[in-house]
Amino acid sequence: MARSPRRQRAARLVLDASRLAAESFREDVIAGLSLPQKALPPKYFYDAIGSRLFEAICRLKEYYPTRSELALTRTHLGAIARFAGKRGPGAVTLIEYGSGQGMKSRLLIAALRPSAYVPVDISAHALRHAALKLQRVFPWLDIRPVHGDFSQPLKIPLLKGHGRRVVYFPGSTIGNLTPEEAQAFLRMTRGQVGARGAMLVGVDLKKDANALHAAYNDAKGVTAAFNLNLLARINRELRGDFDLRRFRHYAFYNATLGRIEMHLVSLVPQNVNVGGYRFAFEAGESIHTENSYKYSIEGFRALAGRAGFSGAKVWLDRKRMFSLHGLAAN
Ligand code: SAH
Ligand code: AVI
Repeated sequence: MARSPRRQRAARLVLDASRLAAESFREDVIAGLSLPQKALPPKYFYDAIGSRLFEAICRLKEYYPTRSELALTRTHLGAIARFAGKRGPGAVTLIEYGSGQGMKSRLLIAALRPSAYVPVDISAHALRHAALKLQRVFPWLDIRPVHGDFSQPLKIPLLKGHGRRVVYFPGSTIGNLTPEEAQAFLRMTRGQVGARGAMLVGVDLKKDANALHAAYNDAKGVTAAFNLNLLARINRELRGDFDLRRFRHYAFYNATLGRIEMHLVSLVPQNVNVGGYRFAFEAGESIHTENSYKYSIEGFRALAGRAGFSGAKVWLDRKRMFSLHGLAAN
């Protein structure tokens, strides 16, 4: 059956960044494994296998963020859509960073009815699937997927003359940035949405350390598989020779810094080769793979304020596990 032009466009990735991305992956891995505290950027978790593992994490009973954010979005959907849509008449362009499988976007699109939707994701796999699915559900919607890295300057289509801009950044993906990076990202977004625009940001809240620990150390080992897949991806794409049996997933809450830290710990002294370089590991030495910062409501509002937004609204789930902030330009 022939696909409509809209569906064809949704299936096509606007920016084919794959060649550039492969080169950055190699450079970032070599640079990260050369640091005194070895580290890898979390954005590389999301190849096709990693994106599927993340979707499995979202279904885990221990991983409360997805359920909590979905629940609060359903409960407060009318108010959230009114907040995003109220800043003057005209069409809305909804831009979503780290759109993933588009579960929450579907709710927001149904209530807000934007004229255009620009999902941005580093995972071509997740982006393609979500865009096709959303186009089936909302045949009237102009969907313009952007395959790219939101930590780099990106060309976002439809920014001129397409009405008010609303940026949606759910899932507490902002927590994977340092507070300094988060502030810079919000400042960039403030410039992008302009004076009439708005932003909706999902932010995970500080809470009992046991609940946090369980969410990142699930009993089925899905988070461990997600973490270890980063080494498997390096083996697949950069001809690395990581032996996955010689590394262990390790995640803990660092209360001083207010963040979950994920690491991969070398179980033995060993050498690993990647892209023509050799890296030595001592027994117990780790690769730091992810931070997931947790905020208080006031702490996040202050950060958004420093980036040029006023924290106009905040919505919570019933158990007060997760927050969605409605930010308006100052
Ligand atoms: N918004 C979804 C998915 C969150 S998971 C939700 O709330 O459930 C984080 C998503 O951000 C993944 O889809 C991942 O591929 C994407 N992502 C992570 N770092 C990124 C980056 N630097 N640039 C673009 N997308 C990124
Ligand atoms: C995408 N991001 C907000 C998730 C988080 O909770 O920090 C990624 C994740 N890492 C381990 N589990 C889930």
